[in-house]
Amino acid sequence: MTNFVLYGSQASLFTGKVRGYMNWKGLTYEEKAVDETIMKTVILPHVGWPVIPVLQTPDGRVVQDTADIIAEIEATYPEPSVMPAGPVQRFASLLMQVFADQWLLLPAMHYRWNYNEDWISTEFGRSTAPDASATEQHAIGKKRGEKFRAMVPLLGIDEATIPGIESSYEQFLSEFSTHLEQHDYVFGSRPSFADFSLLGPLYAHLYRDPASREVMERVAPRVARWTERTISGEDRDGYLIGNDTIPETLEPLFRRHSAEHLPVLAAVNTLFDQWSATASSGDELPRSFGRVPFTAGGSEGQTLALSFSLFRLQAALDALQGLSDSDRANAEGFLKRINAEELLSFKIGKLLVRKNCKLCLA
Ligand SMILES: N[C@@H](CCC(=O)N[C@@H](CS)C(=O)NCC(=O)O)C(=O)O
Repeated sequence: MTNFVLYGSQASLFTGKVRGYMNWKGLTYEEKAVDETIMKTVILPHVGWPVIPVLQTPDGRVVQDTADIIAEIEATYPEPSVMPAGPVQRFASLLMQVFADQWLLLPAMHYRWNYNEDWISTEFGRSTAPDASATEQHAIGKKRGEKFRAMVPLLGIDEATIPGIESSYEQFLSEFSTHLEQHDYVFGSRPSFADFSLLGPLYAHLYRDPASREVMERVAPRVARWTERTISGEDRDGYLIGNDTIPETLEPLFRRHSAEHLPVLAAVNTLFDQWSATASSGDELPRSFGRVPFTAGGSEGQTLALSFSLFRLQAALDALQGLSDSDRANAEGFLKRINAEELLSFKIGKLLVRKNCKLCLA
């Protein structure tokens, strides 16, 4: 039916998000692992910097960023819609994306690099140099993984914070598992945008990396089964809960996000205000504005003030601000229950846009 090409990797967090989604949409596509040739001939010329996943559409356009890739496909193949019908559910889905993309990154990076380093090095080497020996693959992969490994201390994953990051992640797993006792997916009996968002961190790093999978199977085997169903794109024909209802069993997950990530986002926003005071329209944002304090599972540390996290938040805030009065009352009740009322007045001082696959001031 189609000939999309997805350039990505089995080991990549954000490729998993798109792969599960494309499988569920029932699209035929070819997934190509990114080697040096593809990097030089497709990714760098079209995207401008080394990042995956990248989608090539049947008419030859190249799209980067998982949210844009999903939006591109939804525009061409609207049914079944990945977004729930309810406007507050849609807002909650975008908030879940902030949590999944930007905050579950911490446990994902921790478990990968502190428990699976040798395995993932060989895995990186296997995809770059499939014909090399295991020892060579390990050496090649170790080099390729250096830039990701280097993120671990910058994200604030260290001796002082690891106990809290692990405790928070295990509690998250239990909370999600409790939800899955009632519902097969986030909003009902078929997956939607929030599931594919969660799939990013939960698939490659926290399910597929072997030492991480042991944790998931021990603490929340139900989440492991959800991961398997979601990556393979099962349950195309199920239902999503009606009446714009957000299941109560999701609230503990959102409350965790409110407690741990919202203070980080507020601190990033303050640094963004300072940076943007002297910046001009069209200027590219730095990837981070330095570091800001965080607390996870009772441990305190400093994490990167990622500029992209504000862009993901901006999408959720746009959905919140676009609600009708009656929907807004429903959203206010939800935000109160998840301790996130501050989102009602949260202002990102200047509009963020992506230009040529880079984050810029509008
Ligand atoms: N916001 C991007 C993030 C993509 C991303 O961070 N991809 C990782 C691999 S999973 C990567 O290639 N990172 C390279 C880098 O950040 O320099 C998306 O949603 O597509």
